[in-house]
This record gives sequence, structure tokens and C-alpha cells, in this order.
Amino acid sequence: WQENLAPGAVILRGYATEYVPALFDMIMALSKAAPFRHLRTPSGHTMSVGMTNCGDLGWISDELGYRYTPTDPETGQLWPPMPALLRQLAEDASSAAGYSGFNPDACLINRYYPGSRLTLHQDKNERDMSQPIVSVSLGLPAMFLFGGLTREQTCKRFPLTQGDVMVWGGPSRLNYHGVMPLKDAIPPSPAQESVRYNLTFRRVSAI
Ligand code: MD5
Ligand code: FE
Repeated sequence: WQENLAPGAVILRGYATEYVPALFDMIMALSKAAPFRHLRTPSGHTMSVGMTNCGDLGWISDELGYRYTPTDPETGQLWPPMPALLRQLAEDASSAAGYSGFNPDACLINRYYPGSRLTLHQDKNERDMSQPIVSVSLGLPAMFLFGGLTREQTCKRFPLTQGDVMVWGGPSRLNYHGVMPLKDAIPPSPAQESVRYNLTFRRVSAI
């Protein structure tokens, strides 16, 4: 089911549901090669969200700023390749939302434990702003904050649950957004731990 948040922004409810077990397995394998870490922001804070990446480029933050790098600064190795299933899921979801030819070269994996949050920000470190961003929610539900083009605009709140996929393109690409502190809850599948993962697919380099 499709829900339009704003021009260019769509939630595909449950779009990734059938892939959830495979996605958990992939996150476990990828995070063995490139472990989750808590990055420092340029202002000196440590992020409560744990992060890692796969694909040609990975998002990092340190005292110098935010940027994309081909290697993991923790290991000096290239980020693990983006598994074909992940790339396909991102491409299919973007087509379903009306953006054909999405060609992501970066996948940021965010890990939220209860209490983790993402403060209001814009995603503007990508060179190719013509391509959408695709985001997949797994595990515990979260409250997503969707603002406007200025930090001051009031935010709408959208609950995101496991299997939901969001596609952000065109006019919504630069909207402020964030995630409220994660509430502890019973995981959607009883075997899961109390955690939320979000996969964010982006085209970073110009084609
Ligand atoms: C998350 N992650 O739930 C979110 C999902 C991030 C991040 O925000 O930067 O890692 S991506 C939501 C998103 C992406 C691009 C544009 C907009 C929202 N938007 O216009 O609201 O971990
Ligand atoms: Fe973001």
C-alpha cells in the first residue's frame, strides 16, 4: 500500500516484508566484515545510532565533517560489496514509487537500540541529487519525523514498521528529517533482539 507524504516522498508499506529474514542475515554477515560503530559528529558528539556501510561508498562522520569514503576507516579495507538482493530491492522499490533507473552506489546501515535517535538533519552530501533515496525499516517500530526545507518548519510524524520502504525523490530530497528516540518494545518476530535497523540506499557519485 502506498502513502504519499509529500510531493516526491512515498511510503510503500510492507514492501520488503518477504525479504525480512534474508535482510537480517545480510546485516549480520556485513557487520562481521565492517562492524557497527558510533561515529563522532564535527561538533564532537558521539552518535547514538550505530552505523556501517556496504557498496562502493560509505557514509562517515568525524571531526572533519560528513563525507563518503571507498574504505572503512576502522579497517582500512573497502566497504563490503552491496549484495545483489539489496540492490534489486532498492531498484524495484524506486520503480514502484515512480523513479526508474535508480543505481545506488552506497548503502548505509543504521542500528537503533532503545533510546537511539537521529536528530533533525538534511541529506546533502550526495553529488547526484537527481536520484532518489530508498530506505528500508527492519525490527522495532520507530517514529519518523518529516519536516520541511527549513529546520523551523513543523514536523509531521509517521510510524515506520518492519518491512516498510520509503522513497524520497524530487522535491522532498532535501527535506529535514529525523527519528525519535527508539522505544523499547516486543520485536515483530519473537527471535529478534530489541533493535531497529534501517538500510538507506543512495547514489552518491555522478554517473
Ligand atoms: C533512518 N536515516 O530511519 C533514516 C532513513 C539517514 C537517515 O535519515 O540519513 O541515515 S532515511 C530518511 C530520508 C532520507 C532522505 C530524505 C528524507 C528522509 N526526507 O526528505 O525526509 O535511519
Ligand atoms: Fe537522513
